[in-house]
Amino acid sequence: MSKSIITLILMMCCLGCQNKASKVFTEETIQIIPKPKELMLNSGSFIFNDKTQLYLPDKRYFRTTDPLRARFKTTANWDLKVATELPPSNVIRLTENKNLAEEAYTLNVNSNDISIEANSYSGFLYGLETLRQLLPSEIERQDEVKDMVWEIPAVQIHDAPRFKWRGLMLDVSRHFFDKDYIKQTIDRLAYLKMNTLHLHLVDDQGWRIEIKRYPKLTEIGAYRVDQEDKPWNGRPTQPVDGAKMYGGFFTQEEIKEIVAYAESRGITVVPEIEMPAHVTSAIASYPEFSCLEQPVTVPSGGLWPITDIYCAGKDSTFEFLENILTEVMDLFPSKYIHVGGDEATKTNWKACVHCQKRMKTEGLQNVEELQSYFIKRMERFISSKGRILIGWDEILEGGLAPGATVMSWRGVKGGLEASAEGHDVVMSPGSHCYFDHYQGPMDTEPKAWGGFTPISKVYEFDPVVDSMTEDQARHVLGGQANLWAEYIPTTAQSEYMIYPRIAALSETLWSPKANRSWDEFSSRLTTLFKRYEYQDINYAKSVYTVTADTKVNAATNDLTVSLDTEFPNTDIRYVLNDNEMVSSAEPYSAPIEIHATTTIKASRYVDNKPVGKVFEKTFNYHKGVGKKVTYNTMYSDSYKGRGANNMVNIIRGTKNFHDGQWQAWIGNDMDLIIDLEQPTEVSEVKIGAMENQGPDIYFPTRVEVLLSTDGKSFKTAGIIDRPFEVNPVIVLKDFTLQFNKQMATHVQVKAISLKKSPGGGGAWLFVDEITIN
Ligand code: TNX
Repeated sequence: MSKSIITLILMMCCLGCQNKASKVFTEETIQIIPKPKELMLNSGSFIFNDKTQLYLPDKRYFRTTDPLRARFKTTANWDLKVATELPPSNVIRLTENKNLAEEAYTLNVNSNDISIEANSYSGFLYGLETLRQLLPSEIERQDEVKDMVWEIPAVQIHDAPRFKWRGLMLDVSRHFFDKDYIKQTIDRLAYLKMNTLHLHLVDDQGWRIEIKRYPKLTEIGAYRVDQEDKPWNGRPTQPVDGAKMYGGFFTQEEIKEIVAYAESRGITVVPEIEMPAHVTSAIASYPEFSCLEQPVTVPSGGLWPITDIYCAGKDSTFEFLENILTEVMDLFPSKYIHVGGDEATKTNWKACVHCQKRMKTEGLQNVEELQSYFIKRMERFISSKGRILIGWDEILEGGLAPGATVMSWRGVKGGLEASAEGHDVVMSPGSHCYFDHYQGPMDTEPKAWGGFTPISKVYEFDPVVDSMTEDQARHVLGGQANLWAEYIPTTAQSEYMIYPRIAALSETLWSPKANRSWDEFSSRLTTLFKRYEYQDINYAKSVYTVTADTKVNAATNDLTVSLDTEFPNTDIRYVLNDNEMVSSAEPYSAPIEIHATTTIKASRYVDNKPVGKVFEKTFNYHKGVGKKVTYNTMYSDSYKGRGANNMVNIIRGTKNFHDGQWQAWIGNDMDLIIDLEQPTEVSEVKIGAMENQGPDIYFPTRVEVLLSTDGKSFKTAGIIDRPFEVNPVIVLKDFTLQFNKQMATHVQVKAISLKKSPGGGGAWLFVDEITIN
């Protein structure tokens, strides 16, 4: 045999064995979320094959193996069988270890076998989920993967959660999500070692759980007139008869199925039955339990303030709620029963004879104390059944019920207060845990509630607040994300808002704080994205959205624009003006300086190609840029924009009124003068304004431009009148005044505010830029 043929055969052997031979594993290639407490990488690896078996100490742990068995079945077409006797090798062996904490596990992988120790069902489940994340990402595919080596590194992992409440709340009232989606979500939570699913089953816009004793709750309360084609806050109250309805609910059989499924994935389902407010759906079904006893319809959209609430005076209300809760507690084994308690407007209580009588006999000073009486009474009932009442932080008002646990949502204040009083708390502050908030710049994202909670912010979350004493910290059960569903009409949108932010939350709740770093976490996110793609999850890619930050040089009026993405070290490239985004686009490395009206287009590049949304923004230079502005009426301290030159700095505000580019006036007009320094030809002035009526931001009802050639006497150049109109959506608009060309040294701009909102409070006026041409 010739030498070259021998070489060829040898080479072929090596190629052949490449399939079998070990991959090189490094710590960086191990990408588990949430990050395990301790991980040691050893040399060697374990390779799964169709003979690999499971060995369990007890039948009751069998279902902990469901997810892994299902994955191998789909991708490798193998059944991981359960051995009746311990095989000498090629086995995943589960062993009870009573010295480990609840939910903790150890995972030992060597070339011979895999061993998982735990002291509970959940511990085994988590050990196996970690194993799944050690496998190649292809394990998540929905089809068979041929020629794959299912190899994992030899590791030793000791893992345990930092907090025992690791939750997600789904609002199934504002929009209804069926049993299958709930079960799918349960799988995805377990994948990240989350253990609590809070179901918000009751709200004004829909009652979502069958109660046998009160059938009208779902016959009437689960359906509303279908106005899904209109914006949430622009859906007029409707009569119900004959109209097309939107709705749905879980039957008790379905609830049992959800609860059992969740249990198999280590997840407790906490039911929330709202009271005394957010219950228009219940009052529509049984008006006798409200103060006014008037018929109401289930609202199809936004409702504020919430005045149709349960009557706190009638004993029959409490009997009704106790009967409901009895059925609920029969269905949900959860130790915690959530009774809501938030956002009750108590005007009806003030006028109701029953409520007034109750206050008198109970010696209650005000309606806040009546709310406290309400919750305390429910708490006595719930604890008499051996359960614990949990409610939103409003349950603190007027005095907290003795055995209650508080869910802090209006920041961390409620959590601080309740823990100081020795109560347990779950932290879910809007700032870090509200998944109905935007996760990227508003103009690049689907409609959301408001707010801005990008994933890097979620990753900063810590349920234990710095100012807490050790004692208070011990009362922190953990944290939870809340997905309110006003703007979540579909499962695709629900997925978009949950993933990947939930992954960041899982790590803040599971992993030791000291191990956390956003940069390092984000590199693991890339792997998670690949897995989510295989899992067909509509996850958000907002971390890759290109954003611009602008600075004006006060001396030269030049603008520098810096580009960035939330994801670190992204390859961003850009072109200017009419140029197309092509592979030859300039790699972005330093802020771009611009001296004239310029359009910037930018994108993230992967393998020299633009990927995802293209960022595009035009920066309009004009005659007022950098000029001195004198304010005749001062803007509010809460919305100063960028201060003195905000109105003439080229930088435009977005639909997010908190973006720092807006100046605002409350209950007052805007009146300012721009000094052009020398006689300048002027023919157009634009006033950039926003309308967002939800938070009481209204367009001006009139804008007026006046010109002067001496800075003393001003003459009107143009006026636009724009009477108030109801408007359910957020709008940005330039009020443009054009007039005959004329010379001016000073431009005065007045914007007349609506001053009072239709609801009675002060009306805001928001302006971001005055463009002079
Ligand atoms: C406040 S958070 C609510 C919900 C809304 C949510 C929107 C809480 C206890 N109540 O009813 O859906 O804001 O973010």
